[in-house]
Amino acid sequence: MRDKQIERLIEQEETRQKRVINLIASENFVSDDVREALGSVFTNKYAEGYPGKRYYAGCETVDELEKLARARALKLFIRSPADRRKWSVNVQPYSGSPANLAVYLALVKPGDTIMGMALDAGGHLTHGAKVSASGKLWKAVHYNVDRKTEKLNYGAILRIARKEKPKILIAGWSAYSRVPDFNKFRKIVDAVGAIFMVDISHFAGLVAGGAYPSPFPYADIVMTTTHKTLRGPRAALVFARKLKIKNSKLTIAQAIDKAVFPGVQGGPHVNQIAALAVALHEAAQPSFKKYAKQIIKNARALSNELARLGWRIVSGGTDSHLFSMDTMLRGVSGGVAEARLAAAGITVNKESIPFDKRPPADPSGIRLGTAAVTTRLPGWQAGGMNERDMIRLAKKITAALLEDSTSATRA
Ligand code: DSN
Repeated sequence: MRDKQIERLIEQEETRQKRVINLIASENFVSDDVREALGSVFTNKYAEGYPGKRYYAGCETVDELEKLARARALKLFIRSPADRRKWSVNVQPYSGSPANLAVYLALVKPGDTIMGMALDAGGHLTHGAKVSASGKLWKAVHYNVDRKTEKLNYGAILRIARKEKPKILIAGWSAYSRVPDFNKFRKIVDAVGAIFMVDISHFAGLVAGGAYPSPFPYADIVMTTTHKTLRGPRAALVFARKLKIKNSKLTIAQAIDKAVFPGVQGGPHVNQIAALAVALHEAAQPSFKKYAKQIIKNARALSNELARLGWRIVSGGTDSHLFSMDTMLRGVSGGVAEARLAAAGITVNKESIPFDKRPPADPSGIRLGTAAVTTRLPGWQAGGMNERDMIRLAKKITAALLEDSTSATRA
């Protein structure tokens, strides 16, 4: 690279990524092919619009690419051709936040109600948090987890939905470790006449690999980012049913396409779409099924061993790639835990736990995820970690966290 300053920073980051044990639940390591597609000549192309209806010349190859990416996405997540025909997918969202914004803009009038999981329960900012546009432009209401079990309480969700009458109900989260009952969500949605959206950003790879239940039989909209367990580039997909919207000429899918472009975004990042198509192909391989199962085995092994070593795991365990751990119970705040682990070469993020009394900037826990370590060992030798590595890792985490616990809170 001619730009030596940037070359140095890239090398520095590569060295960091190879050195640390990465337990950040939303990160992963993409293949060389995904990176090659990201750095391809597609980055030079403007292609506002959709295949066959562009605002620029020279989009013939881009059209072919976008159609292929759509076909791969639909095939990966919806196995039956008959079911697949009922869905459409938009592959243009730059990432999760614009994707979710587009869904709300398409289907909910500003000021109307949206309902999602509370942030401290493990929900996401774009599901109506006050600091996000989703919480400013719409009236956002939230469901939490049960105080005792720290799991979803469908009776409570139904009660809130009946009272608040959301236009859209969102299932999906960033730090909830359990498998939901999508059928129960559907019944709640039907009871209040809402639209059912599932944000599978975190567990998309697990769904694709058959290791986590699919929301497609129940949802009206399924959105996902593509760079977490799905192991693709930073991007997003919005799947939508070709169902007519009440009092509108449009289907849900058509309204979302209009909201993505020109509603929220300009020209798609075509190189990102190329990389996404590569990742979708990789996720369709038999080896990806094995990978998805191993991610969960590793998360379970890690959470079980940490529990055995005296740590309180939120909800008592995990059914997915991640879990949160209450570090404050042993006198270590989430912020301090994050810093201590970083000093020991382990990257995690501080995380609020359900009903957390501490602020998000230094909450009561941390979140740990196994998607990245299941892909690659530190040093990037081939292959990832297994359950035995998780047992060793739990001991390393415990030793790092308990060091100097006398001055363990920031606030
Ligand atoms: N910030 C991502 C996460 O870490 O879960 C979600 O957008």
